[in-house]
Amino acid sequence: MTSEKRKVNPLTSELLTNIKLKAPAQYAAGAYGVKVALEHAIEEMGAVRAFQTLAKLNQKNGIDCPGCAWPDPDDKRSVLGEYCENGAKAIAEEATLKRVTPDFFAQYSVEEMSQWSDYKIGKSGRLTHPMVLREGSSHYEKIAWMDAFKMIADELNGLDSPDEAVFYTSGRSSNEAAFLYGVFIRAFGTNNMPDCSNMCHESSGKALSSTLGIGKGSVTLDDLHEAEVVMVIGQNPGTNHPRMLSALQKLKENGGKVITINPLEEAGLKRFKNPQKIGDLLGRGTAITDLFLQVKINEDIALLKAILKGLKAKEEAEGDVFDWDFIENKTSGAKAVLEDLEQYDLHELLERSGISKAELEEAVALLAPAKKIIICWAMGLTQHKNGVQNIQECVNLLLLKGSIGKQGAGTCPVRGHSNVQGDRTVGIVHGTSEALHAALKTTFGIDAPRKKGLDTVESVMAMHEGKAKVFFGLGGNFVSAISDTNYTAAAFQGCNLTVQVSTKLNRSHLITGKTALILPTLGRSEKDLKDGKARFVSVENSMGKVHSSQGSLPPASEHLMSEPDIIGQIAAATLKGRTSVDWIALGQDYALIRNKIEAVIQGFKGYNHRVKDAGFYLPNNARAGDFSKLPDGKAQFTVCNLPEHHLKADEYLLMTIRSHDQFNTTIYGLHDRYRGVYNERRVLFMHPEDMQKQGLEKLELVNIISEYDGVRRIAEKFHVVPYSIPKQNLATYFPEANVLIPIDAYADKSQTPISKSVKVRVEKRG
Ligand SMILES: Nc1nc2c(c(=O)[nH]1)N[C@H]1C(S)=C(S)[C@@H](COP(=O)(O)OP(=O)(O)OC[C@H]3O[C@@H](n4cnc5c(=O)[nH]c(N)nc54)[C@H](O)[C@@H]3O)O[C@H]1N2
Ligand SMILES: Nc1nc2c(c(=O)[nH]1)N[C@H]1C(S)=C(S)[C@@H](COP(=O)(O)OP(=O)(O)OC[C@H]3O[C@@H](n4cnc5c(=O)[nH]c(N)nc54)[C@H](O)[C@@H]3O)O[C@H]1N2
Ligand code: SF4
Ligand SMILES: [Mo]
Repeated sequence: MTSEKRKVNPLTSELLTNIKLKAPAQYAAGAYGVKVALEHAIEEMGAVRAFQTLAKLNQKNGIDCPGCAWPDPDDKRSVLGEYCENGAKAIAEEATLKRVTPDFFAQYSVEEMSQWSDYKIGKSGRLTHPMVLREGSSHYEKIAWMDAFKMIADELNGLDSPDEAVFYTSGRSSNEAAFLYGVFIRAFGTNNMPDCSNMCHESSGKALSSTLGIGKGSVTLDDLHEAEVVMVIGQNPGTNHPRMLSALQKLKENGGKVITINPLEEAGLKRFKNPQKIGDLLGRGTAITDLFLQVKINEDIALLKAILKGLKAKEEAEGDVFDWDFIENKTSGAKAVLEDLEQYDLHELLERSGISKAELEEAVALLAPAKKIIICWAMGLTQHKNGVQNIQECVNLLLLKGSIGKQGAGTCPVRGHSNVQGDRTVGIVHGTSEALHAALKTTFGIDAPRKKGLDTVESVMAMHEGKAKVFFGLGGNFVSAISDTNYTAAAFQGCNLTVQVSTKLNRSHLITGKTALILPTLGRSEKDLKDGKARFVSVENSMGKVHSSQGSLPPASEHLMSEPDIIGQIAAATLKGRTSVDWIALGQDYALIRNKIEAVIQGFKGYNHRVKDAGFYLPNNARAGDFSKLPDGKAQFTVCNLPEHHLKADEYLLMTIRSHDQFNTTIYGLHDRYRGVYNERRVLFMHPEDMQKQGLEKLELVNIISEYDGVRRIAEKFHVVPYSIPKQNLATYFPEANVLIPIDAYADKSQTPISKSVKVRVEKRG
């Protein structure tokens, strides 16, 4: 025992792992993808368990894939498997046979484990027992569940104000767990509910609510099959939403076209060999992208303005490009947007975006006659200072084309975590609406606080300033996911208590408050039994459909509790007689929670009945073309500005992206197969001419440096990899690079960290 601060390392190990480079892949999936998927599954689970589990993945009444939020087909599901390579990796990671037991924690100190790589930490296995790290102690030790709940209750009740606690949610929690959690937090007295969306699609939510009146996308899977043109902007579906490629393939078979806008030519968007089609496995598969526009990082607004100018010119010359009927009856603000385009010089816009006149003309030629356009996007648009406007500019295009509220057209923000959208729907938001406030009062007799709570960046700042003293995480790995790793680590270490409800060991268990708790929980794939009866949970996919998920594997340990049970127990211990809610009963009976969700949240009528089988769609005003809740009852155009970067000659914009072998901070493996990088994560993708300018050789080691407000932040030891990327642009992986992003560098309005446009310099290592 020592009373000194623990010397823990918030960064992953900097040891290099023997890099190999190959040419980037020319297609995604194929037979090799199937092989890799099975290898991962069999290595972690053994063959029998692997095949049994994969057979249930994404089937009706089966296990909802714990990977991304891509939807399953409404009706027919493939018997060859309704999952992708990365879905198999996600399930393998959760259903692994390795265990992190009390003996494991006795063997390794927290300081020692913190020196490991994220890969090694994650591969340690599933957590089996509730564990406590006591103040001044070097090792975690076992704690009884009831003692852990009492410790949390005592700490929360000892705070000067409920606002001194923050309650994080990562998007893998079920609707039932998230709802109960939100009700408990508000009954406790705070709206401090940062969640992973704050770092993710918050910019989409803000942009879409203000323009279309709903913070979610408007399309269904069938719409994607029927569109005439789909634009895929700032998204890498081959890795992050692999089954989206099946939808794009169907679109292509129906004669639709795909325009891809990305600084990188991602393999999955070039060509796709569908593993569910024998013909594809043997043949060449389907070419996905018809027109690839290699935009410079964060110059999408410049490019979209150039496209809008092109469309406007064509409308003026030939007509029938814009949908005037729709514009006049359903929207407001078109005139201002069209007039504003006049101030921009086309050549400057093209110069900025890095697109040629000929490419622009091709884009305009594809879009001008189309009546049904869908725009899909992800982190390449949301994680910039101007993330909200990036999306508003996309909405402008769709509105001019009348491509909202009809079949085969609309918005498609592709969500990340498998239930991030559902968590939001059922109340994980750091503010309360009057409607939610009133419903909580009627249903639970709870007077929810009205004061706006803290989002993710505000929570870190509050912890850093000593204003927040307890951190509670329902899933996720907050320390590694958020920006400014060293600052965040200090913020966590200032807390009195940090609690993580988790399935697997991660860095947020090692960078902790004075006291820390790990509460191990069931994963999606596991049987959730209560008194011998199986329970199921429900989730909402990226297209607003709610459906059930039921695990089938024996739990990783007999000591695990389900998330709703854990929350029910903590609420009961903390609030004791302060509410009349039977928290423990709710935690145990998910049907009861669903009844309460139905009472509090709109759109869940008949929840318990309708959630079975294929599930049900939630109401969506944009899909229905109903803008009555917006000013003048109309969809809103927005005049957007060009971002400013002011890059000096030796400065670059860096995007921090995902490799093919990770799920956020969980590192599945060390390859990024589609980009041709093997056995190493510490890589920096750079244009060959920039390398020459800096005097750098292929694979030479560099440090990446950012300097905001005079503060120098450094990420050490990256191999330079020559790559097809625009000049003065760089790419590397997160979370390794999060150390470079200041906590206060975030998007206007959404406060999403600017993970895709970090201003940096590159230095040779001496
Ligand atoms: N296997 C796997 N699946 C996942 C995840 C995972 O880590 N692994 N994470 C999940 C989560 S939480 C999320 S949010 C999603 C993320 O899904 P994506 O958003 O696809 O993930 P990123 O790797 O961050 O990639 C962003 C893409 O945007 C491009 N890009 C970056 N900057 C710009 C820009 O300025 N303009 C344009 N036009 N493009 C740009 C990059 O080149 C890259 O292709 O995936 C989800 N699914
Ligand atoms: N620089 C940079 N930073 C980024 C991003 C980026 O593109 N660039 N992307 C951002 C985005 S889009 C997101 S969404 C965030 C992700 O941030 P988080 O959601 O916080 O991180 P994850 O890595 O998804 O969390 C993984 C951990 O979740 C736990 N877990 C897994 N399944 C379950 C479960 O079923 N229940 C519970 N209780 N726990 C579970 C495991 O212990 C695992 O270690 O990161 C953000 N950070
Ligand atoms: S596309 Fe996403 S949800 Fe579907 S199987 Fe793959 S990882 Fe899972
Ligand atoms: Mo995300």
